[in-house]
Amino acid sequence: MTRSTDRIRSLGGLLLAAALSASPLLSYAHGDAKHGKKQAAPISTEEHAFGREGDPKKAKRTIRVDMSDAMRFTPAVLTINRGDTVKFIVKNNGKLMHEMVIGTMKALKEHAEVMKKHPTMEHDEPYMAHVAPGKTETIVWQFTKGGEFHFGCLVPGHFEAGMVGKITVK
Ligand SMILES: [Cu+2]
Repeated sequence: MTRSTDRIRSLGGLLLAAALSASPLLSYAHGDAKHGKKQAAPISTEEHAFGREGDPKKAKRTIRVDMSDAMRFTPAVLTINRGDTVKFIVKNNGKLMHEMVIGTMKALKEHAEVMKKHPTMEHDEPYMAHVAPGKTETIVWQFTKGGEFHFGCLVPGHFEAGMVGKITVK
């Protein structure tokens, strides 16, 4: 983790510091760890404002989400029952890199700002999928709390271009 620690130090900035201390949103992994983690890592028990990592065996619902270079998610509006574990199959139909990151609007906006300043930053969490052009990745998430949440693509510029969707948990 030496490299990522150095990188965090070099980033500086109040926003990042605040984001790091206030939420578990930003933690850092390297590209080479990206693809293996979901198979290898145990399911995190960490509770977030918008739920927790889901057990694929308990997935009640599968939702296919397409991402396009038109900077849109399809579907972009989702309604989920509280408590349900959802498997998202996230497909990138574009020629650009896209990602689906689930969170609160506040956290997504903060994260998008950090990404604009540090576009090469790599990070990975169970509530995000970085998807190369033509590829498919999955997220398994349990929505343990009711409310209105969002998902966005935080590749610099994409969120601002409207690449954001809404999840209502009831
Ligand atoms: Cu995107």
